Amino acid sequence: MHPNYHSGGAEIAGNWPPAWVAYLTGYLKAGGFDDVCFVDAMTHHLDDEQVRARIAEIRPDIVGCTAITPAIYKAERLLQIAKEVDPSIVTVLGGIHGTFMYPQVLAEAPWIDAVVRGEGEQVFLNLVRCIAEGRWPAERATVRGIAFAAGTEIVATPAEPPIQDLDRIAPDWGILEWSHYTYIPMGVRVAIPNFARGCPFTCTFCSQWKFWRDYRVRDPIKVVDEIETLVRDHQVGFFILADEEPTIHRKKFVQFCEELIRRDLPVLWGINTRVTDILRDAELLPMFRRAGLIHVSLGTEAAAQLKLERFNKETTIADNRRAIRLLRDAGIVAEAQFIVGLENETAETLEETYRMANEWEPDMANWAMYTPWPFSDLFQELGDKVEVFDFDKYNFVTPIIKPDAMERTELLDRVMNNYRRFYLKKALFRYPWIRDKVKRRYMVGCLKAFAKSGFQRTFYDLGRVGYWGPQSKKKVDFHFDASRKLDMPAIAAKVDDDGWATMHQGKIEHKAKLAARAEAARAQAAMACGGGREQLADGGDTVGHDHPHQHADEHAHNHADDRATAVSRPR
Ligand code: B12
Ligand code: SF4
Repeated sequence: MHPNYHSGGAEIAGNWPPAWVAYLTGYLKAGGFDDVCFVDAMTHHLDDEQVRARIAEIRPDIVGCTAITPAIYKAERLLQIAKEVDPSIVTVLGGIHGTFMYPQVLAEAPWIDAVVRGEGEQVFLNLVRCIAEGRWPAERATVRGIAFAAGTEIVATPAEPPIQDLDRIAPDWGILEWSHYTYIPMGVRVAIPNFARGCPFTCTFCSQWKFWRDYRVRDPIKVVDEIETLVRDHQVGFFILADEEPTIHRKKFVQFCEELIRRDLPVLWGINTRVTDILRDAELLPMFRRAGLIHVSLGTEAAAQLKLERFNKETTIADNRRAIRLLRDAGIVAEAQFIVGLENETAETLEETYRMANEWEPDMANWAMYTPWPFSDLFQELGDKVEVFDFDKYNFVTPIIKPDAMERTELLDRVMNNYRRFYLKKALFRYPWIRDKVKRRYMVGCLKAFAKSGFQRTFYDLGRVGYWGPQSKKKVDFHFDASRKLDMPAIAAKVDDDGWATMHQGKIEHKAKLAARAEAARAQAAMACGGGREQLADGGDTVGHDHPHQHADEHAHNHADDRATAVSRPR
């Protein structure tokens, strides 16, 4: 079951099919379990009573539910309802939040029998087998990659290795009711297939690289087979790759595009990727476009170089501008994403993002509120700047951090002002005049999606928080639940020894070494110009967060912390 959570961000573009269901179902069926059905409480806006009725009607042995961080309370409640319907139902939670936050989840939702951590296919199949063979719960400790509560103790079993050959997973797209999944900008059915999993980078605000642990790419021909099935059997006309980083393996991505061109499928598609890959592949972009790639969302993230460094983004502002230009020249919609709302955000820095959005001239721009996933490196650095632990609002559209220089409502208002100005200009002077018919239709369709969500007040959850424009600023209420607390040291103590390891250890150690070297050089320089060590320590404490040297220190510090919390330790 997919929980009924909504927050008016990316979802305003339509109803999206949950990819996790198709991948897990395909794997379960291949493993001999074909009595699977799916309830999409999100798409159908099912309330608790409707969820209860569906479970009572289906009478399942197991209820599995997914949860990203903001959906966790909805998922917990859904699984509680399953237990209320029938206490013998085994309740299972999967997805990123439980993967890292299982000590808190299992404590606050004791009705959850198991949390599946990380990549779900193999772990869930093993768990279902354990139940089917009557070994559950007696032998649950033998199922790798899960966490459960045994009395007052929280147990995490050793992690299941990531599936190296992703082509072993044959998704069952037939499990979804396709008529419900429409992409508003194109007015066609939409799918979210996986080409690659994981990410080799280690951005500090992101945790996807920790979640998948290893970077793996599928056989491009098999992915195109899958897309052909989606197009032919389910009339899908648009897809986005679910991937964090689809383009880093250039050879395979090129093969993928060439095969799509060869098959000439009536489908357009989009990706999220890195600026650096676009620069590397500059001369290939027209070919990507011929393969149907119409929309690239770029993690440009910031309008200031120091912020990019703090994010460990490994890009530059000049790169961002060039990548956008290249995409547009190739006829591909370029979307710039900015992360705003850190503690040092000011009216000026927000205005700077707007200025950059104008200067770089992306077709679309998006201002996401920085969201401090407790399992990200940047969270550790922020310390007491994070005061809100109501995860329901951890959704990229609610200001979780209060910037030192402004109220959260002002932050929201300024972000809305950026959207208004940016898209008004596009609507009047850009989109209607785009010569490429396909791109013009796409952009006008995007405006339609914005207009629809604006009208329904779902965009950025504006209706719920009571924002009706600058005049309503004072009345905005984010409805944070102050009773929600986070005992991070206790959680870290639990996950300390659970063997969660990622491929990034070499990179992390290398960075820590560089940081230590930079620190030594800095100390040397300070001594050479007559300063003493005490002076250096004082200076280090008083410089702003974005100071590059401090940044290096922070990395050394963060990664040392990683090892302490076992989130990124070697196997
Ligand atoms: C597609 C997508 C969407 C679609 C959702 C489609 C859908 N209905 O599922 C749309 C555009 C609607 C969307 C919206 C949002 N999204 Co989104 N989205 C993604 C994206 C790009 C891909 C997700 C995906 O399908 N992955 C592929 C599948 C196979 O992986 P998976 O879901 O993780 O599932 C695997 C495991 O987690 C596990 N598993 C998952 N569920 C279960 C359940 C059980 C029972 C078991 C056993 C195992 C299991 O097994 C699966 C197979 O291995 C990811 C980023 C990324 N690259 O992953 C962000 C991401 C998931 N989104 C994110 C966020 C924050 C949001 C929004 C809140 C943002 C916003 N305001 O718009 C909303 C929330 C929407 C909602 N109501 O839930 C964050 C979540 C981070 C976090 N820590 O929680 C991510 C990771 C992006 C990021 N940069 O951080 N999103
Ligand atoms: S490149 Fe993207 S997915 Fe990879 S770590 Fe950075 S933000 Fe996360």
